Amino acid sequence: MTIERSLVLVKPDGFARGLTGEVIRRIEAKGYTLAALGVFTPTVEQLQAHYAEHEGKPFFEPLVEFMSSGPVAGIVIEGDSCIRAFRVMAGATDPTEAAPGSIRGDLGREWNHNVTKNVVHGSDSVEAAQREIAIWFPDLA
Ligand code: DAT
Ligand code: MG
Repeated sequence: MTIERSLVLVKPDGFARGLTGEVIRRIEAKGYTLAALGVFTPTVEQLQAHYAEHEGKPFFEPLVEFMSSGPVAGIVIEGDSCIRAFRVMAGATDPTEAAPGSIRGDLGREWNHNVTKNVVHGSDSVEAAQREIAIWFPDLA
């Protein structure tokens, strides 16, 4: 058993479409628990820190702009190997490629010929999860 925590975000597209409940339903149905839950209107500074690894890439600025365009739901999930498991549940980054059954495969839309609006974020490593949880839920870190 490797009990982990992961930072999940329901991005502005998913939040605006009322998909927060569906994302939480899938997390709970899979057996993971919620360690923290909140609604945020992220600042540009917060998003630049969250996506620091992507700074300088062509999609970085549109990504930060999109992510600051409306409220997001932030969820810290907890459970055995939940970091990898949520990545599998989310599906491939590009909703067009994401397998049916995954969150992005079932619910994602490809808008404006890019993959930015892909419903959810999930941490991709233990280090990333710790760093991201500290950004969104400093009291928990
Ligand atoms: P993931 O969210 O699957 O971990 P990532 O960390 O590589 O993907 O990228 C972060 C986000 O940036 C991703 O969820 C959507 C956006 N993005 C990634 N690649 C992109 C691209 N080629 N064009 C537009 N947006 C992109
Ligand atoms: Mg990523």
